[in-house]
Amino acid sequence: MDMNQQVGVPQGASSTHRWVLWAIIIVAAVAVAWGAYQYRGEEPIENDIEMMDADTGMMGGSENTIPMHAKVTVEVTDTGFSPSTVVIQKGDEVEFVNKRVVPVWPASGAHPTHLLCPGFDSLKGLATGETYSFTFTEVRECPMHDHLAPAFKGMISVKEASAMKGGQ
Ligand SMILES: [Cu+2]
Repeated sequence: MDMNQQVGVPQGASSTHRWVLWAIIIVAAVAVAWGAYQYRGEEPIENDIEMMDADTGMMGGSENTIPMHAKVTVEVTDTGFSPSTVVIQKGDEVEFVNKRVVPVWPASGAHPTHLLCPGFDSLKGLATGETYSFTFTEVRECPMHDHLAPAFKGMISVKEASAMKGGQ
């Protein structure tokens, strides 16, 4: 007589069901851990501009460049833009996301006129979670700041596609 067997319960079906539940929980936990690990990998990268070669304008090291994407997301947090330096190709889009509890207003330099990169200006404060996107079509250095917190600064460096390492 098996002491562990409960009378009246079809043990095979019951334990299989329990194992399936555990498997789902374990898979979910691994997925969450992996997600957190991926997120940690996207720490802000700062001061890229200082590492540029004065003669060629090329970036000094590939580990300091933002991966190439047609669309780059920049978060505005309580410590400023993240990342604060963005290197993109002409025609790429930058999306700003307000991660603060107060409004943020991404705009081109120079404060307060915002005329260095015409059109790059959200023209209003973004609410928490709200986004603003701008497509950069001219090759140039675009200083950026939060119009409502001008100490928050950054740089969007718009390159010709051929000037990017491993350009597409
Ligand atoms: Cu401003």
